[in-house]
Amino acid sequence: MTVDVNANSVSGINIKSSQNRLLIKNGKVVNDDGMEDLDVYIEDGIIKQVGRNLIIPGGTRTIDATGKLVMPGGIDPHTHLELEMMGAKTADDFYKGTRAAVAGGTTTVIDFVLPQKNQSLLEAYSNWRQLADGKVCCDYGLHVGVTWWSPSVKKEMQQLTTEQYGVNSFKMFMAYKDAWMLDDYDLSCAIETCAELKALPMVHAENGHIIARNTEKLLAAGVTGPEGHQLSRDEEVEGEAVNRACVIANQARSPLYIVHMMSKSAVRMLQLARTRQRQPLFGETLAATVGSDGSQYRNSCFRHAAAHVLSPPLRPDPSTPQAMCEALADDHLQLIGSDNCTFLEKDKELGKDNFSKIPNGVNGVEDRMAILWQKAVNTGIMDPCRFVAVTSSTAAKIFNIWPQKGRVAVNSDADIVVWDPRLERTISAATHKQAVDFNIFEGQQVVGSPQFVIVGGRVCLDDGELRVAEGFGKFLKTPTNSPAVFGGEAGAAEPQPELLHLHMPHKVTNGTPSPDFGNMNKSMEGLSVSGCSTPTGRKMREPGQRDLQTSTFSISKEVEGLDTKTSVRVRNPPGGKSSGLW
Ligand code: URQ
Ligand code: ZN
Ligand code: ZN
Repeated sequence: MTVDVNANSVSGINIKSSQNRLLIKNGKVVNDDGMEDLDVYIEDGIIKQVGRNLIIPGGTRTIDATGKLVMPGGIDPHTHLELEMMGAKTADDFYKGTRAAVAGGTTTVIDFVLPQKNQSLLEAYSNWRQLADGKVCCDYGLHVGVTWWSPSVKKEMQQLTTEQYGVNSFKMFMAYKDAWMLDDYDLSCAIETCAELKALPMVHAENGHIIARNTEKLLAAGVTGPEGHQLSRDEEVEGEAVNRACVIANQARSPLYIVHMMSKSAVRMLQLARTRQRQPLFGETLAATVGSDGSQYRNSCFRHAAAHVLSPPLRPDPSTPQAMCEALADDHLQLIGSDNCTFLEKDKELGKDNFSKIPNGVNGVEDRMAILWQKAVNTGIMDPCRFVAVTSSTAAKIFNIWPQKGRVAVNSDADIVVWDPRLERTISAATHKQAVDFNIFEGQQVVGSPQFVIVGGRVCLDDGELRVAEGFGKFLKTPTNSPAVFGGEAGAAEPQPELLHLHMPHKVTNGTPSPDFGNMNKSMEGLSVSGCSTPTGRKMREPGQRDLQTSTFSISKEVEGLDTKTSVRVRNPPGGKSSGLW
């Protein structure tokens, strides 16, 4: 094991002391269903007490979280660390990638095992475990790609879902023709198998045949630069595949999770499918699409444009980033990942003369939470509870690791971020912790970032100082038959009514403004936060109440005028009764 203290590595130190005791005092605990001023006591990596006036053993370290939010550590449901693709290997390995995750407030990542065509899934899974187990700084889980189809693949899918391997999700590609793409027949077989196993099928939704044909035409016309990437796969190409994936899942009577949804067209197709399908349909978007847009592909610098190449691509429609934030707030999308898949400039140059050879992928594992906070919470689109839902709790529920993860409550893992809503910083490759030499959010100012990050009870970001430990994280088994996906213990074929709580909108639309955390220079004490999300869903606007999304009024000005009476509505206090599905 290696301990990284400000980039100084110290080998052989056992920091997993059973004596670790920690008290986080005076903060505002935020869960997906409410927030309240509470102290949190941690022992042996587990949250032992949540409340006021706790009785704590002597010698316990105390973190003063006055004016801070105490949230479940982020869960990034989509990373590619140490992936080899398109002739290159990602810059971020399992150490540097998870170190960067922790720096940004993420305490669990779920990576993708991506087997080569004809490679055994079990063999690929073992390779990934060997790469990751000794390096990860935080807990991690694995999805497995179904990149080819045969009866042996079906059998291995079944094996992977057993307790021994702990996999409950499989990703299929509708793009990357001649590499990972499945045709509709094989995709149907894979999704049917997932349904039989009560595992969750995940789909990369783009029409690979159309992309291949458009690429041929563009190259023949002399379009070889990175702008050709977006031109070869516009919104329609994504929307069509989203619809087709939903139809195939419906035929299989299967739930479906669509990864990296990048366009308004894609979200519209998903919404439409929800109106006709009974099985849950989950949509994930990315920090990249919330924090950047397709204008980057027109940058005359190859390095700059190529660094933004990912699939599906960023969209030229400049209203896309805000629309994706609103979709997350409205529960048209359920979660945000990073799809962190970083390649150095020298690797992006593999596509210098042919955009289709630029290795696909961008950064995001470190900045995902700060970017969403800046774009969605500071703008009043989303309240802090919904922020917790889309960055952490919903992933924990879908992948069946809730409430061990994704919740600040007694008996949950002590994976916690102490978030400073006033902390201002500028994102830059010069200061980020990732190994990649470019940051797609370069120069963006964010207000709101982690001050402390606690991983399994260990303070890994300590008042801004990164003190991760290589190999400290554990592999996280994800059991099948997730109640959030398959509807409870009985594993009912149709979703239970309680499941709807995952599909409830949480946008800030009631008349009481949520605090503008980013610009707030006074104590959070006394602010009304009654608009916080609850499992009962969105509070509808009363006639005459303002729509925070369309009006131009300033929340910070409104906050100044609020009386100072504490008015925190918490339906299910952390550590207390859980409702809905749970
Ligand atoms: O398709 C993906 O998810 C990976 C393999 C590559 N990254 C990307 O361009 N989205
Ligand atoms: Zn993909
Ligand atoms: Zn990906």
